[in-house]
Amino acid sequence: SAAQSAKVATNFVPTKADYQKVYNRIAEVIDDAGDYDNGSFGPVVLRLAWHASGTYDKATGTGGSNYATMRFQPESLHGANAGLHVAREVMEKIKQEFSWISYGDLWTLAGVAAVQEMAGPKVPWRPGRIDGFESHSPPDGRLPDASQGAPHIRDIFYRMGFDDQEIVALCGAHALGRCHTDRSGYDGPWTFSPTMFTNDYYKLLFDEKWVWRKWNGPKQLEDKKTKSLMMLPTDYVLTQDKSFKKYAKAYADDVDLFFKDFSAAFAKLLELGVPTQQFVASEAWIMQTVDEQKS
Ligand code: ZEM
Repeated sequence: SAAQSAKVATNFVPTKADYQKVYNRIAEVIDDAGDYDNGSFGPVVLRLAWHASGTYDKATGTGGSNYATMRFQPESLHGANAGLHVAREVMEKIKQEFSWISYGDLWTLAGVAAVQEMAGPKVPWRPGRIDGFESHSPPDGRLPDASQGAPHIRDIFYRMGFDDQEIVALCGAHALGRCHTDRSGYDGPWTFSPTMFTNDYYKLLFDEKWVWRKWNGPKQLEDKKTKSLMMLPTDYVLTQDKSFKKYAKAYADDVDLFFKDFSAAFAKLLELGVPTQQFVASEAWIMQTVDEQKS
């Protein structure tokens, strides 16, 4: 009967294999970007996962990826989220296909897929986030402001519960993607391989000479040699602050250490604000890359 089939539908309990199917679809969609930014939605999708999670406030337990509140205004219109409609629209196609997944799980799984498919480390992930309401939305101002210095960076990330080592590891995501003048106002990529997860961000920070760019836009640095790369003021701070510098140097010298620390910090970021009892598994899963499933 109709009642019975409706009951079956609501009782559908997705397994790890079902989430792997979603992961695989995300991997496909990320690559199917045509002329968009080096032919990949990977970086912008990763940024969506970060901005959905990075609103967490340890003191009040508010914010974070649980309720996927960036679906609603005004959070979708917060200045920091400019341009992320691109990533949300890409994700919406997948949501139509796998309607059983919550937006928070979808967006965070997409962050994991982006990192892994762009040759980054494996990132443990597990589902359990639920779709919330506009009333769950965090206030504006919880994400970092690229024009600021070390005290601001610490205020923002300590609020989430991260330490200096984790802050520096997370910022290595800027190996990927670029700044857009019509989004943040900043301009350009950080590395020569913006769709490959590497430790080049740290290497370039130390190996290149960085000078203030002379232009009409916001204060940013450019590499003296090629003038084709950029650093935000907050990126440059990682070479100036004594504690940050120690970790940035270590990641420039040891890509394995960076991969290990990024994976741990990013997995932690994606779970901030999600009540432990909501997770369907007691330990996070390692999702397979598309390449691994080919053999
Ligand atoms: Zn970013 N980030 N970010 N970031 N970010 C941008 C782009 C990207 C900061 C920031 O202001 C900016 C982390 C930390 C910090 C990514 C991932 C992660 C842009 C450019 C800015 C201005 C946006 C644009 O114009 O499109 C600041 C101040 C940070 C800390 C101090 C962390 C942590 C990240 C992930 C773990 C990624 C992947 C991008 C590239 C997006 C794209 O569209 O290419």
